[in-house]
Amino acid sequence: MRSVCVHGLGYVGLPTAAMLANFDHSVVGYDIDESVVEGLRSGRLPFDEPGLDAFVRRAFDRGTLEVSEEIGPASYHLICVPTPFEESSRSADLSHVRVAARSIASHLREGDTVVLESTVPPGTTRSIVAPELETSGLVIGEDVALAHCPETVLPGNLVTELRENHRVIGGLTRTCARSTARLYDSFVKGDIHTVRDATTAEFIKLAQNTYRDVNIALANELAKIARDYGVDSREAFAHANFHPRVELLNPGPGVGGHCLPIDPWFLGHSSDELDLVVAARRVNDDMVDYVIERLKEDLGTFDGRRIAVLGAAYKQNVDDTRRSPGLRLADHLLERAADPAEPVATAAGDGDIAATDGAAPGGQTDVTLEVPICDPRIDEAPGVDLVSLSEAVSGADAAVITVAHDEFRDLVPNEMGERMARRLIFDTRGMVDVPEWTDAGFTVRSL
Ligand code: SAJ
Repeated sequence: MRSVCVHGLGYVGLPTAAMLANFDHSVVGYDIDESVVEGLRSGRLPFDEPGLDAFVRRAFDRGTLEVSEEIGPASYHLICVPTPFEESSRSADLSHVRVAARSIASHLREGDTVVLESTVPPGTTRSIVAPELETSGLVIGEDVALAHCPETVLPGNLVTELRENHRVIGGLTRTCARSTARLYDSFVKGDIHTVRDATTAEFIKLAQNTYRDVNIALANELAKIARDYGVDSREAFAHANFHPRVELLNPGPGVGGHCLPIDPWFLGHSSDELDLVVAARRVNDDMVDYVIERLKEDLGTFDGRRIAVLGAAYKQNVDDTRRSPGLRLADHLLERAADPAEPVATAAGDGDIAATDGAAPGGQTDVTLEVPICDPRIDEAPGVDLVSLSEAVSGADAAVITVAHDEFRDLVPNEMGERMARRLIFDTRGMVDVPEWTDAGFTVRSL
């Protein structure tokens, strides 16, 4: 049993703290946000995740997990803080990592180990975390250990993946890696791979997410090409994937979340060699505009239309709206409708625009496009006015499924059709049974 302090109780830190506590380590979960700590003390998780609630409760019940707004001494400090993306410079904001390392320094004792789990540009552990820790007067590799062990868990499957995924560890020295591996060995079922150094481990994490982003871009581009040939992309991909060395991913309205749209840019921190990576980012980002063009083909004009967006989460079965393609679609639709080039017929609806930032850019006010957004997984999201599914589709000229939530599999075409003004569904996720919806009089569009 080891004493562990987990810094940051978000998507990675909280399940990690609970996991370690369930494996009988003595864990303090620390977060600078008092509301997160208070919430957890009274049994409220800061986000929804299947199985996590019971898992955290079990850790509290064992008495091995406590949460605190103060850092305590511990044999292991795990840094699981966010690394926000700075849009203008397309770079990582490492201030949380720096602050966490600095605050650990004043609690560090000989023999302790510090592990950075946050996703960071290559070189961060060595060039930012190490110097902060050494302000303690302790020497890394001699008195204390420091390593990078990137998190790899998939939101929606956090608890399982935390235990089962293979882990990569890169230490500042071999001793640093060994000391880190001892902790992860105690709960990880997958293999633990020790790599040459922390920078290699950082690079590996970014390469994994970039691989996925680029492959989704390939699926998106092939889906657009397939349409030009009258080919159903999903049928084609399913059969292409029978080849033993082909694994095409699923096309969609873009790539959301806090990882794939961001991490590829971190590779550009000290390299100018990003070419395919940048192209893939553009392909994925442009998918919402492609969907908009396709909607325009069916609707002729956006003026006076109502387009229901079904899905505000960034992906299926989660309540996370970060960089959600659905919200982006709503924003772009409204921007597009407000474009002076867009034909506009009548005066504006008042307050009907339910999407984020409903105001039209450039001060144009005579926009009548309504874009109600619904999401059965989300009650509230910052800056978004969510409505119920039935309200969203009432009087709608089109419904766009942007997320493959299980709930959307249960949509009944006739019930939808009776509410809608026009039977048009754009299924960007390959969810609906096309013959069933076509039989109900729907025009079904897909990617
Ligand atoms: N998406 C598609 N088509 C697909 C797969 C995904 O359009 O075939 C979209 C999703 O709808 C979503 C986005 O991509 O908008 C990202 O979703 P995801 O499930 O691919 O990944 P994340 O961002 O939830 O988690 C990723 C994972 N990385 C990899 O799979 C390589 C996860 O293992 C990482 O731990 C996580 O990033 C992270 O924290 O970095």
